[in-house]
Amino acid sequence: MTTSLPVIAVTITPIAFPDPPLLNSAGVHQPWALRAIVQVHCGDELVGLGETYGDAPHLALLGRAAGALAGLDVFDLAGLRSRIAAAVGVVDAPDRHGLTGGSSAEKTLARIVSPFEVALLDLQGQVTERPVHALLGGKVRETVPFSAYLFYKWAGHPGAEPDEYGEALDPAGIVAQARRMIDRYGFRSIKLKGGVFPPEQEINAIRALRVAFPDMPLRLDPNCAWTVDTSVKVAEETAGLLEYLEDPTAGLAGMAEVAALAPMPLATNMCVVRFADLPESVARGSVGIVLADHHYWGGLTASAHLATICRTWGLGLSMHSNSHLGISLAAMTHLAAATPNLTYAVDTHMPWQLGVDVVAEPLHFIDGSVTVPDAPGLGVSLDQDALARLHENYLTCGIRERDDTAYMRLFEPGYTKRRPRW
Ligand code: GKR
Ligand code: MG
Repeated sequence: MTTSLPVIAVTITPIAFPDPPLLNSAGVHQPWALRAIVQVHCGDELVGLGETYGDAPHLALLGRAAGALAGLDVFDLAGLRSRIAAAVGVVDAPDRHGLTGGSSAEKTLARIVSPFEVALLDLQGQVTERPVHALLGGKVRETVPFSAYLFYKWAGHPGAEPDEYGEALDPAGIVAQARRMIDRYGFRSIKLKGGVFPPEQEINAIRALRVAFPDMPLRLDPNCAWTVDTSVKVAEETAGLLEYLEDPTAGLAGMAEVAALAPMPLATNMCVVRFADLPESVARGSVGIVLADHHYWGGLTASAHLATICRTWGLGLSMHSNSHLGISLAAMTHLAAATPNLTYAVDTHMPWQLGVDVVAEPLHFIDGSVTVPDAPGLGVSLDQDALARLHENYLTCGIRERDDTAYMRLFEPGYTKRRPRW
């Protein structure tokens, strides 16, 4: 006879934390990044944690989902999905920046389910005294390698002091940024966010990184800023330099054209972003590597299913990130630990948050990797004071939706988001 462990209450707290002026193909990061912290309560002191996007339309849907969860058994993940689907209905809530590809009702629902699923797995782990990776099938590695995620950037937000990373607008600036990040965290592979400057300039940055870091795998991700022709040219010019080229151009058809001619594999977090995208991608040969992201693939168990599909079809698997804090880092680490075919270093924006976090004792990078936690659940707990401070930031910062293009236009009024741009 099993006893159920019912959800008593759910709290969703929007937060904002400082974010540097990182450039991308949509514009530039605003001074504050938004997230939402989900707490699922099921008894004295028993709280499961999740972290997700904090944009207003997403928050509204999270609220609808949360209202449907009272009484749900924390072990009933199928019940979680069906209750949320019923509460939310068929709704497509696109994000403004479009940096995680096309939007759909399937992806919107997956995005809403995700933080609650993570929180339930955290609770399951606490109750059974097992780490989340054990609930996902068991860890296959003791440490999870992450990559140095480089961005072109301004020295600081206009009108503010430069941040500790300073300006990076040319190859020398990118190499200096890489050195700083690698000296501090020990990363052993590098990703450059491109799509900001004309491709020749970004190729030169890759060449400079290769000279400065002869043994490190390098990736370039212009977020669909290029035409098929430009993508093919860049791929040819970077032959032998890149472990993969990420989302050079938009769409499964365009990516397939590039993939047929590129000397390196193509990766994506923009054209394969839901299960319905996989059959066509496989049929066309659009990508060689899929970047999982539990925040929009429907949680950790759904991401594990994605990993199995990738293995079945001979696709490589990597992991995507957006600006995030320590609950997401823990969830990503557990998932990576339990995913045998995740063979690439995981993306993380964490260094850009410059030590700000919402968890009491964050996981951290040693030699570029995070040691997989074996404590029950996710293995992290909330710092309530930090949560209150970051929530206060949210209340006063004035930003309610991430909009890199609108923020860029404040300084370059003629700026438009064009994909492709080159
Ligand atoms: O933070 O500017 C950014 C990134 O461009 C992010 O939004 C992307 O979703 O990192 C992501 C990517 O790999 O495309
Ligand atoms: Mg990407």
